[in-house]
Amino acid sequence: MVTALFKIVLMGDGSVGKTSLRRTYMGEGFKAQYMITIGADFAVKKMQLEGGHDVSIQIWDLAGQEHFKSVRSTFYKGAQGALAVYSTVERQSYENIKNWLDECWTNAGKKIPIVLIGNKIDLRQQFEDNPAMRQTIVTTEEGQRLADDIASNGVHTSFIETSAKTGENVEASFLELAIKILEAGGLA
Ligand code: G3D
Ligand code: MG
Repeated sequence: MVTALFKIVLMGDGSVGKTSLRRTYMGEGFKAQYMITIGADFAVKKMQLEGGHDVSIQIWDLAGQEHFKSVRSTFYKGAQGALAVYSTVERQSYENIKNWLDECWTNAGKKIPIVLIGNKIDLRQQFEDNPAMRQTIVTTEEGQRLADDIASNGVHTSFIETSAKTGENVEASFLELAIKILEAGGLA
């Protein structure tokens, strides 16, 4: 059987939890390789999808270079899908998702599939309980609305809320992206 290799990128503001999601997904002790020229690292993991597809995904993660737009264009080259991550307790990171999508699609050269991820859901209750912090929360409905908006442009899109801390939905996010890439014709 042929194993397809998909390059996927993790994008989103600094400290939303991209590296934590990758680490939780890959398991402890995994050493990523570092691409020094563009300030990113990448890791490969194999997964099996329903229907007998074996895919390896190469996960590209900005190594703290989110603030340097100049190094990022190379990062997206050849990517077949993206996890667009915001923090559910930091509204600005949600507002910035549109900019990440524009940059990604411009540099990837096409509207590659997106899994929109609202991370840090384990912190939401704590923010809910504090009136001063409540306004920075992003609700599930708002996340879904953004995902619907992205999908309305004809993009293969899913929305998932996660916690890299507890592990909730982390595996499902990567799996979902692989499914979206296949749906979009990734094996063709
Ligand atoms: P980034 O790669 O997007 O920049 P990181 O983000 O993965 O480095 O995470 C930034 C900080 O948020 C880290 O805390 C990390 O532990 C924390 N974090 C990431 N995901 C979650 C989550 O789902 N829940 C909670 N509670 N924290 C999370 P530190 O303190 O190491 O800076
Ligand atoms: Mg990081």
